[in-house]
Amino acid sequence: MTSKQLQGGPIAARLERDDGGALTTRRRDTGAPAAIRSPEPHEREVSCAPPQAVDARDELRAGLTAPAAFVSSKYFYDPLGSRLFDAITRLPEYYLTRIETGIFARHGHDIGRTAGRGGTLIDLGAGNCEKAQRLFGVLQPQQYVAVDISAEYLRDALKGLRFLYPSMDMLALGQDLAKPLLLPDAVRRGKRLFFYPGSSIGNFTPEQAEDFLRGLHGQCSEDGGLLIGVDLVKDKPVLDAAYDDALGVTAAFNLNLLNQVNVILGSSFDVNDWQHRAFFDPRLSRVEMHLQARRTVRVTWPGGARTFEAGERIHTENSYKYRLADFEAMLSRVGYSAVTAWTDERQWYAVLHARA
Ligand code: AVJ
Repeated sequence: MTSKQLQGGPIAARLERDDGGALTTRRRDTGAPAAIRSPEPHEREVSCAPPQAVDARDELRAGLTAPAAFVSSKYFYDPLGSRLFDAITRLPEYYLTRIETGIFARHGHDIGRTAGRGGTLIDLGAGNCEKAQRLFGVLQPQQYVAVDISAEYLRDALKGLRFLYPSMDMLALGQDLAKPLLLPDAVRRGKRLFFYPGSSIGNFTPEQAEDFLRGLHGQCSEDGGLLIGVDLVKDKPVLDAAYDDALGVTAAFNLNLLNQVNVILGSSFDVNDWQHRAFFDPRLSRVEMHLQARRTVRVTWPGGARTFEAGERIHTENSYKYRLADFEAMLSRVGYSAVTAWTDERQWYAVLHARA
């Protein structure tokens, strides 16, 4: 395991985002931690996302009728999809989770020293909150904010955590991370550490990733920061296998998307008509996942239909892989002032801390 420190560019002026959301208040002074009362129990689970069922159907129809058909990767995570993803993280070929866990275990104290103790830990895509919980000891947050698409799922996870850490203020937020992050007043303003593990940043294009990180930087004071996991570029066979495993778990994960589309859209997809395809494209530095028609397939849904020719594909996911130096440069560009990276000995994966 190696660790290296990179002093980045000048500290950029703190960006004040204004999304017009009634849920956020903005402080001009960023020094002192905001004195915010402990939220009332009914405020502890906040869904800032609008009801999205209609939205989702429009989005799915648009993707399915586009010349090059696509479905957003956010639809993978229905109850079965979430369990299949959990199984993926245990596959021998899927090294990402294992290496990241190893880095946190081996360098936890160093990470804690670098990020500093106390403040608010904001967990983006928290899921079962397990990864953040493992860092509670070294980070000692005063407040923990779990953000995920489903506040429902978070509620159960937080129930257990509140019992184990009764003095920590905890809050669940239901939000789609593809949209600008809206933090309600209950999220304290002093020393925010955004936590974005798992290389989920890879689902954004590099341009979207840069905007996303700039947005996070704009939402913390100078004592705040970012702790992020990033999958690095490596040999194609390793990447191909990580997304096309021998047991076919990733294939099931990809195909299950069609079941989820059928539920949301009322469409007639039959998973038997489709084949999992996944490959690393070194020129775009991304793994692409597709579903490929095994034969001519006609799919219908209320108000629409499409015929897919044999071999035609639906693009379901991009997972971008970065070179460490490029990712560090991106962090500097969006305003972070000091970047520290921890990697494994093969440099397959990196955990980075960036000071706001
Ligand atoms: C959860 C987005 C990080 O891209 O590696 C795993 C999702 N897709 N296998 C990834 C995924 C296929 C995963 N992320």
